[in-house]
Amino acid sequence: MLFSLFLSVHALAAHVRLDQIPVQGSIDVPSALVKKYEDTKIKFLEDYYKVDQENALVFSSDVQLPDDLAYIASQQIKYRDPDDTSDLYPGKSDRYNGISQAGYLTYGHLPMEQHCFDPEKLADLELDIVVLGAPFDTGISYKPGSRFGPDAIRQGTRKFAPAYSPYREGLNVWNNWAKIVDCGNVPMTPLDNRVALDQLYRSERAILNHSTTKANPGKYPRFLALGGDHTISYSGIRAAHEKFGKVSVLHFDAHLDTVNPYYMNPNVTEYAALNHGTYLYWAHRKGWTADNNIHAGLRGWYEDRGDPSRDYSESKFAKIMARDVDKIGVQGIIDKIKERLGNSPVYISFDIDVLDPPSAPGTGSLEPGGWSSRELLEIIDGLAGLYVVGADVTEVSPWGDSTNDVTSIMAGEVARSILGLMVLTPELKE
Ligand SMILES: [Mn+2]
Repeated sequence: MLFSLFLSVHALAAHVRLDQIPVQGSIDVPSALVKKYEDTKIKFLEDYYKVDQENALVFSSDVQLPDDLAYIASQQIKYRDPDDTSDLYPGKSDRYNGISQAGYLTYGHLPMEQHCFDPEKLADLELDIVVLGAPFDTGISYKPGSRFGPDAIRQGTRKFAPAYSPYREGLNVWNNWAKIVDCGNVPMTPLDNRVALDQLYRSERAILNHSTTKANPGKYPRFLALGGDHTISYSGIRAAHEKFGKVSVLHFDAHLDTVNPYYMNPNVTEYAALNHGTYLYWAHRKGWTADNNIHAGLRGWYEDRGDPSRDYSESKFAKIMARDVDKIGVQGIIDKIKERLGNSPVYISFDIDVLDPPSAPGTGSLEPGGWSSRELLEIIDGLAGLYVVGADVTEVSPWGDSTNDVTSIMAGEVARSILGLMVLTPELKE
């Protein structure tokens, strides 16, 4: 292997010289940049290895290192100050000096904050925007696994840096006015859904009770929860409603999630009645959501014929169907959402199954005929100006990602777009 590699390098070098490669067009290559093969140290390999009669590669012991190579080989890297660890230590939300795998696993390399839920720290620990994990998947009706979603989504953002948007000039979500941190995963028991959802609600309530930085023109911090199955929106809407009043829900999903549980199954118990397909019904019934909610990306078949009419009459949702993108286009969808939500405080309740299954295979209820990731991100980014008070990105079940963490990467990018909306509109327009 090494031998053949050596021969091919040699053969290539013998027949092709950089200064003989024809240059297309009128590009002038300064002669100082044109290196000839004879000038490079690759030639040294010819002396270093010799080939015996059996064509085996042997080491030539009598070779003399050229002076400059011997010099380079004898050098060690010397640092001016061996105690300087500035390249080994995280700065403000940056990737450690370009190394994506360095440091703790947080969302997008945001600073990790361990005291978000400590009641002693509410005044001293200032927060503007918080990412937290909601590892919960016992409200799900088909494939479980999204309790592993939060860390999978974080892993999907390893490549993030405090970078600038290619679509909105000058927008850097991380290094902007807002202090954004990752508060880690909330403990959510897998043995009792009501207790688990209450744990999440109290965590989000605690976040909203923190003080904010001076740079924040709004009164309260805002949060984005990484799910978890979609039932976690129940806790988020509840907590957001306490501070911001009735919230208008922008619901990205293939499915309604406003199902009246008593049409679901004649044997449904009170306990089973709150799940990942009914939480929006309950949120409206409890008075936490406004009357101008809207779905985006719907296409799942209705289990009961009356589901779509009750969606409006009981939960006050307008609908944008997945196939509408072919009729009114991405801009038409953006306009419809903005018109519906106006200046309301908005909670974005996001299910990764709004994407077409090949774009997000790692989720519990795959539904053919969804949006591409390009269409979806253009829609979310096009909503700049919405006042987003809380959000979640749910139903990422990493076991379905057979290769390349694709669903987690999608979810991470969606979350970044939503955080961008939060940064762009820090307070309600009067
Ligand atoms: Mn859903």
